[in-house]
Parts: sequence; structure tokens; C-alpha cells
Amino acid sequence: MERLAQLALHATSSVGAPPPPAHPLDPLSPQEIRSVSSIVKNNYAGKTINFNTITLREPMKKAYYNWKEKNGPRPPRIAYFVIVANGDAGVHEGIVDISAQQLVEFQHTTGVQPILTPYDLQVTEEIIRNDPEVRRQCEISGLPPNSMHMIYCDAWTIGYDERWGADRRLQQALMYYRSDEDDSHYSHPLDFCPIVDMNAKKVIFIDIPQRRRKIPLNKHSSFHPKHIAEKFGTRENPSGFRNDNFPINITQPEGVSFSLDGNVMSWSNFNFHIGFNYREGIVLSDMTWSDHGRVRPLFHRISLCEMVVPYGCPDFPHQRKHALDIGEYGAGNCTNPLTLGCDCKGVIHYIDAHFTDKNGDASTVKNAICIHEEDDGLLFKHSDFRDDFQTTVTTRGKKLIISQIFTAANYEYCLYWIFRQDGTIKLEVRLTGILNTFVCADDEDIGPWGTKVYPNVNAHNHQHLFSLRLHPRLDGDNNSAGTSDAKPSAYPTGSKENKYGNAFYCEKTVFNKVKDSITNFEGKTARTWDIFNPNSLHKYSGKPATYKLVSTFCSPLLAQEGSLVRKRAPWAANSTQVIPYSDDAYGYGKLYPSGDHVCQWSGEGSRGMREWIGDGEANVNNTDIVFFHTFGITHFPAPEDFPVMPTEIFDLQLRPRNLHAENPVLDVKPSYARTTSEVKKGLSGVDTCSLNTDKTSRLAFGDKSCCK
Ligand code: ABN
Ligand code: CU
Repeated sequence: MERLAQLALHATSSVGAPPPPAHPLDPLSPQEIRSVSSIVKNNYAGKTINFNTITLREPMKKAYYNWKEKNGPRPPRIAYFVIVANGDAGVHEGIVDISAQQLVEFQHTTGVQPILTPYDLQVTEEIIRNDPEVRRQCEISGLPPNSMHMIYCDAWTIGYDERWGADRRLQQALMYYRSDEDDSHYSHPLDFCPIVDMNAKKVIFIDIPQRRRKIPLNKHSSFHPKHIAEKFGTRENPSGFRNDNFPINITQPEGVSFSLDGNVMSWSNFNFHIGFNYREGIVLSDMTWSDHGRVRPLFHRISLCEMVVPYGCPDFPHQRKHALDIGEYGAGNCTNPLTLGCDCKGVIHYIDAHFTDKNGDASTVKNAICIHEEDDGLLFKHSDFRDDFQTTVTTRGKKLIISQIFTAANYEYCLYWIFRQDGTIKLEVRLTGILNTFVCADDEDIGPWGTKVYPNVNAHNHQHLFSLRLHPRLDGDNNSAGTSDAKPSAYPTGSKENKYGNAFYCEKTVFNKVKDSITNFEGKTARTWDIFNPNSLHKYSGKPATYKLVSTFCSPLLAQEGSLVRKRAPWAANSTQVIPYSDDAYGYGKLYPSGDHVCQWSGEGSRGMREWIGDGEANVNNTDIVFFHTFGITHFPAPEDFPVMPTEIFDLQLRPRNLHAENPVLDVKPSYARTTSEVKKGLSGVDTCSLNTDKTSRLAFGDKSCCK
């Protein structure tokens, strides 16, 4: 990678600065995006350029809290941009100061390729359809004559292929056939893979397997209502749908219990900023907890900063299938517009997301972020057995959910950031969409590397691994981290220290240096991880104020040492890495663990997590730290996952421990509460079940009155 940096002093805009948004962490507005592109266009006058990225460069942490907490000046609005210029290899990238209407810095970086935008992915289908050699291969595969318009491809970045390196911007076209335009083409994969140079707009090579397989022309399996009617419809029930589809509605007769000041959320005792960018999608920042009036910082910034989906079939060229979807395509770029009553039910607030299009104009995804509440079941309960459970406190909880859904070609990733009233922060991932499929012949033994999910359809084994980036600020900037392992006493039964053999304890190991923080999940010890402030000790327990990471969906990366995916996702081989934080110029600060420009990185050299870990000697104890956590699942496909996957759910939790004086939800009003003395006197106590707060609950059968 070579960077040719230049300092730009004169490139300014002809229009004035757009009005600054309400909050320094707010994503760029459409006006700001246009303002940046106009400044960039002036600088690159004479070149034909395509805009790839225009995004907020968040303020440096120090500058941000200087403004927020110390009455300092508001940080300037800074944007980062990436453009691709016709005829130039690599990317042009730089920084625009929107407040000053100035291009501050720009550089031409070669040896890298930029993220793929939805636009980049759409041109590929036309290129392959018009290529004579692709046509010939389609005929060899048994494509009916004059059917090239029925050929589709999922365009993926090539990932990395040493035959071409990173000099040309390349995509691999995963090929499919649709028998009609409503067909699910994943039922009809083809066996060859064209490589497309997307700047030259041509096919440069076709990877053709030694064993040829014909296009499966079986009737497709699909999931649209008309196909369900074809599959399951009867004379009595033509739709084919189950006839138990009675609605479950969420009613909030008094509205929501969150409030938003622009993008700043207040809910229960939480307060935080909701951001969004092209790459990570939702970003939650400056998160605090109001502890009976005392505002305590919790996290500076939380996001999903990378992911990888490595496939496990050893045959060439399937080793190239390992999508780093966040760095190569963007959880923001691929985000869906959400629909009221459908993707989310209840009383919803949406936030739109804005991006640049290739011309530097703003494009908008409506309703990109969904904000809503749901019932969360019991928050706590206790009944006294002495009076047949009449003495009772029952408190119900609710949860706040900030969500987005992005489509990574075949897959949908549904991301739910969930807040509970007790201070728990949960991330739930739901995987749905369609398996990536490859053709197999009738008589083919596909070995242990995949599953035949449909006639002639092989779905390869793969993993979905995510990197969660946590920048903590628990009761201040100096934090620490470590493991917590449930262990039996080291002393044997009969010893003085463990006479009866029953002793066990929690073994805590603090990470002193970066190298100590490279750990893995241990099922045997029910391992969790603590992020804590060693300077803020609990008044009763004497233990440090902690957020405990409870995460058990921790499939280890299965690709071996030396594999391409292990090199390109240096963060994925372990469950945790902790690095010291420092503000870089323009506050960029160690965001992306597979590097800034992920497409076509060979995985060699020192980038991202490998660079940050360095010799592993840096101190991470009682300092400003960033905690990275790899989590996810291994997916061995099954026919139940086809033609579309029922959502597969996995999650993790961050739980406050030794942070609150006592149970932090004692002040949530119970739904039902009766003391022993009230029971004895025949008094009803607090009873909001039957006191009409919940007007919609009733018995399912028979009696229609509430709670009786
Ligand atoms: N999973 C690879 C991918 C993601 C987004 C768009 C195209 C391909
Ligand atoms: Cu999967």
C-alpha cells in the first residue's frame, strides 16, 4: 500500500457551509454530503470521478468530551471521503472540514481497493450477460437457447486472488439461472465463476471446474405467496397458508416511554447518541446511566465493526468465499428500509440514513433505524410460601430496541440492540435470507463440506463471525478488562482448605498487556469477560464497577493457520483482544480490525488488529482501552434452511455487576404487590393488573375480564 498525501489549502466550496446538525456525532445530512462532494469535485476538476464514500469523521474523544462535559468549543464537522478516479489505480481519499468549507487533506492510495457499493454490484450482471465466453459457458452448462436474460449473478468482491492481487478492482460473479423472474435463482446455481474487472467493465477470466455440472432445471423452490399457493394450496384453502394467523398486536395507549432529542435517546436511566454510518450501520455513543440523579458514563462507543463469513469447501475457487461483509460492502450501505407493523410492530420511531451516490448527490434509505419498545416479561418477582403466595411482588419489565436489517446479497442480518431497565445491554442477531448455493450433479458425492438442501443444490458449511467493538468509559476513562472463570477449589476433598470437596469460586485474571487479552471462550469454566474500572469500588462488595460480557455463541474460527481467511480477519481467531485507545488525527482511532480498505487485501503485512496488537507489550490495565469481541455461529446447512431460512437467533449480553448499590430496578413500579400485613388485613396493595393499566390482557378462553 502506498500513500501519496497532499495538503490542500485552496479547495473550497462555492456554496456556504450547511447548517451544523443538533449534535456533533449526528451522521452527515444530505446537505452536508452534497457540500463535501462539491468541494471534492472542485479539487479533482479535470478528472472523471465516482464517489464511493462520504461519511462523518467523528470528533476525537478528547475534543468531544471537552465540548460535552467541560464547556469547551464544539468540535468542527469533519467528513471523510473516498473516490475512484477513471484511469487511476487504488483510491483517492481525504478529509473535508465542512465547517470551514475546506478540503484539508487528500491522498492517492494505491495497492488497495475501496468498499463495494450497491451500485458497484448492480453493473456486473449486465457485463456477464454480454460476454461471449460467459454465453458459451452457459450453453455448455445446458442453458436453453436465447435465455441469457435469465442468467443472474451475485456479485462479490474477489476477496483476494494472488493471480491479480490488488491492482485491479475485481468481482467474482456467483452464477445462477432463473426460469422466470419470480424464480428463486438459488435453486439453480451454475458451476463456473467469471471474474469481472469493474473499472474496465469486462470479464477478464472465467474459473471453470474440471468436473462440469449441468444447470439444474428442476422446478425451483421458492417462498413467495404464489409459490406457497402452488405448493400447499387446496380447494378449501387456496392460499396454502396455515389458518391460525390471528394478529398479536402491541398497544401502547399512552405512547412510548423513550424521548429523543434529535438523535440523543433517553430511556429509563439510559442516555446515549444513536449514530449510523455506511460501514458499521448503527453506532451507539456517549452512553450514560442516571444513578438516582448521578450521571455515570458507561461506554464511549459501541458498534459491530467487522464480520466474516468463511466457507468450508476446500475445492478451488470456493476458498475465495469468505465475505467480510462490513468492511467489503458495509452494514450501512446494505441496510434496508423498514416497514411499520412488519419489520417492527408497535409504536415506532424511525431514523433515515443518508449516503453519497456515485455522482456525489445524497441518497436516502428511509426508515433505516427502527426504535421501539416491547414487553420484556418479568423483571423480578417473589412470593411468600407461608401464606400460599399471597404476599407477592411482581414487577414486569419492558425493553428498548434499536434495530436495523441489512441484506448481504443472499443473507439478511437483523441486528437488535436491546436495553433492559436493569442496565443490561443485549445484542441479538437474527440470521435469515437464503443460503449461498452451488450446483451438484445427481450422482455427486459432495463429501462433508456441505449439504444437499434441494435436488442438485449444495449449500456449503460456513460460519458467521462478528467483531463487536466496545470502547468503555465506566465511571471514567481509565478502565481494565479480564476473564472470569468458574473454578472448583484447587484443594482436594479431605484437605484442610476443602474438607468436603464442595468449594468453588470465580477466578479473575486481569489483562495487563495486550498479549494477555487474546483469549477464547471456555465452556468448561463458563467463561465471561469483565470490563471494569479498578478505581471505582463497590461500597459493599469492594469489587470494581463492571460490565460483564456474557457471550456463549463463540464458535472458533475453523479455517487453519496460514489460510487466507485467517490472514484477512486477524481478529477472528480469538474471542477477545484489548488494545489501548489513542486519538488519531481527526479522531479516527482504531475502528476497523481488518484494515481501512478491506477489499482485495492479501492479509499480508501489518494492518488492523495485527498492527494494533503489535508486539503485545502495550499496557491495557487501568487506561483508555478498546475491547474487541468475536462471536458468532457455525452453520451446517440443512433442508429446513431452504428456500429461505427461518431466523436463526444468537445473542450476547453486557450486564452491570458491582456497578449499582443494589437491584437497580427496585424503583420500577410493580404490577402487583401485597405485603403480609395487607394480606392479613384483607387489603389489596398495588394491583395494576386488575386496575386497568393493562386494558388488553384477558384470559384466552372463557372469561374475558382482566386478570380474573
Ligand atoms: N456476502 C457477500 C455480499 C454481501 C453484500 C453484497 C454482495 C455480496
Ligand atoms: Cu449461514
